[in-house]
Amino acid sequence: TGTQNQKPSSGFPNGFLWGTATSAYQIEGAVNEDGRGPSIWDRFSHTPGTISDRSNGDTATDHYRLFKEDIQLMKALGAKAYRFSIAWPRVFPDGTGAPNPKGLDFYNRLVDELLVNGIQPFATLYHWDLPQPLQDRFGGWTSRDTSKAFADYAAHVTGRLSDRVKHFFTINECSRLVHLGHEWGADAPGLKLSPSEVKQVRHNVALGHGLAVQAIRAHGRAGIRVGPAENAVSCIPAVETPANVRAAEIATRELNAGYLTVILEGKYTDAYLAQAGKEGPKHTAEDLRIISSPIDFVGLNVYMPDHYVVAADNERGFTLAPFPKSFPHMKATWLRPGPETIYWVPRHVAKLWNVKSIYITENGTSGSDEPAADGTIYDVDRIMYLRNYLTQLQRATSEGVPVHGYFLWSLMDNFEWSDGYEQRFGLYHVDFATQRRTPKLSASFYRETIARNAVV
Ligand code: GBH
Repeated sequence: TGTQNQKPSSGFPNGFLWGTATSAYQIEGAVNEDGRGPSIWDRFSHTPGTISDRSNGDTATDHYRLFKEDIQLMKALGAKAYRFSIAWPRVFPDGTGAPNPKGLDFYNRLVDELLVNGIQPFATLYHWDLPQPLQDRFGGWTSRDTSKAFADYAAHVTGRLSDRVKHFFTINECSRLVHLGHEWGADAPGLKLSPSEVKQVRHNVALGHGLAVQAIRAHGRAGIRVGPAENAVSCIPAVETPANVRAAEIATRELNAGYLTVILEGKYTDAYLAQAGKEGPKHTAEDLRIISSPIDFVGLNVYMPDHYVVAADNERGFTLAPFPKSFPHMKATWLRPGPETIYWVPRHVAKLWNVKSIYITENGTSGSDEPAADGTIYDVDRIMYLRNYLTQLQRATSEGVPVHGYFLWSLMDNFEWSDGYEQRFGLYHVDFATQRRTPKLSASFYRETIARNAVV
């Protein structure tokens, strides 16, 4: 009409991509269907004492069968993008060797159905469901053989999907898979390794990321875009002064030295190596070159503040404030709401490494989600959380921080790893007995936000 604002003074940039996110093991179920092999999460969740409600992902949200219905849920939100993960054990039941065409067919059907409905597919190649045979054969990520197998799998998938899928994320949350899976034993494969072994695992995961980036470029169509999806250790200036902002940047670089920093700088920081001492990860110059293969964007999962930072006259240049006992949390006790996290993490990443494109690959919260007498789930805690985070994200984009899209975690309630089905993160409530999906009030909130391209 000629009167439309090209650049609205409030709201998100034109073309900002709104979506939702999920992962394969958390939603698909059908673990024995069409030749899928076992993953370390099947093994782990079937081991007594691992999952709080003794559940597993055998059925989960039955998305393998209900994916068309689930795509209609996305459509009802007005979402234009969807981040899902591909189950490696569906594609290579043995981890390596002969591919299982029926496994990849599921993702062909999913992608086609998304495109027919006007939703852009963003595929994550690894969201923690390692084929069990790789764990058995050579200790999974404790071995570089897994990094290489991951690249072969990535090559196979992109060769077949990149005519329709233009955006790939390599590995979801290196940080969590390393610490919870290999240090604390709280996630699959349930290992409790020594600090030096943990560093080696992290290095192998970073190497797997880099090898996959190269494989994707070699086997994908021209124009394919790739990057990591990391839960960066988040550092917030406790009081916004230039000195504290700088201190929070330095802290971001140091506290992410083992993954984002090495990916973007091609070397481990001096402090990371010094702290590692002789116990540092074994690596070659060639490894570092591979790990730092050029990427097209950085994906950031943002949930909470990890550290409030104050500038300090010490060797590191910063102090991490201890969290007061009174700091609030959401339903999950680990989830401390700090909406400004979603402003600062992308800003630091863009500033430190001159990153030109960022996606928020996850953000959301669990809640009590009990239906009221009228049957509605008035999840105003989730709405409060999202409204505050999105307001801060809007600050970031309006200041020119290059965040190009946002994927809300999650489309629907799902298998929340070691919390089983006790923590619900969905915009849609799932009744796991009937697989019935019901929109929570937050689904309306998100639909309105998307429709106006602004926080409501
Ligand atoms: C993401 O991780 C995951 O990518 C996603 O699959 C998951 O469903 C979602 O978040 C919600 O949790 O050991 O008790 O201190 C989120 C980041 C960081 C959350 C580690 C759990 C440890 C909990 N995670 N945190 S605890």
